[in-house]
Amino acid sequence: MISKLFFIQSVIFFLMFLPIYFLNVYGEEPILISISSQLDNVVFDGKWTTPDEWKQSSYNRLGFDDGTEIHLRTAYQGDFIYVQVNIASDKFIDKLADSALICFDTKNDKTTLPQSDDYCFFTALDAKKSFSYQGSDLPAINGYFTKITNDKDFVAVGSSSDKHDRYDKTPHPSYEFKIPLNLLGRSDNYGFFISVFDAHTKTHHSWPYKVDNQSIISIPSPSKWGDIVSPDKSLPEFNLSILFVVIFPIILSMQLFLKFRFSKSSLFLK
Ligand SMILES: [Ca+2]
Ligand SMILES: [Ca+2]
Repeated sequence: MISKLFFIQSVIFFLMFLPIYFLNVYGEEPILISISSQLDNVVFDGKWTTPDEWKQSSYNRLGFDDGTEIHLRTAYQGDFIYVQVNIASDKFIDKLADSALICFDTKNDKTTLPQSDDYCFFTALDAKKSFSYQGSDLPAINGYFTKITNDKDFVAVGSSSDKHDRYDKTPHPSYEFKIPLNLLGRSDNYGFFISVFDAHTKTHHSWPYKVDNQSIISIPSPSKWGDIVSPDKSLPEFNLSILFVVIFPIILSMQLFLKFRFSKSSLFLK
């Protein structure tokens, strides 16, 4: 009986830490994007226009050793993916110089050299123009990505936040993107890369974290990008990674425990 108990405890222990092993093997935990029914109301001014504007979206806090803090909101609705990149820790508003870049590997085949299914989108703070880039197997100044004509429905705006910001009332750079799915194609799993630049400290901060600081003229290989995944369509405003890391193992453990208790009491009944 003791050995059986030990076996079950071992299984429970293993299951509880399985997601952590999974994440380590995998590298970076994916960004989990949620579906929204409200983001078509977003006002593209770069910032939280109202305190509720981006409420119905997934949330990821990206923290860095130097204190840099990025609040990432992602969602999809209809024919678009919506992304807000909010650099709450950057208190220096460097117009036309602070910038943000987001990239999608639409087949998520993580090729070493960028391919035509890889896209990047760039905008700078208060810039009048934003730019789209597509992967190419021809070497280019920006590392195999060439500028393409913006899709007519593509929007990217960067500006200084204000009192409606959800994270910090001190003005800081914030960016809003609207990416057409007719460009990316529909998928529940894209490769994903994000990089922001603070002109004051002249530093880039990127996700996945393992990617060294990069610049617009040197976009890292898609093989180094992370993933943005759509696992569930009903849980807006909830960091779904909690489900994988904490709640699922607890439920599994409880089920195993109850099963064990049940079989034990069955034995007594006999
Ligand atoms: Ca806005
Ligand atoms: Ca700045």
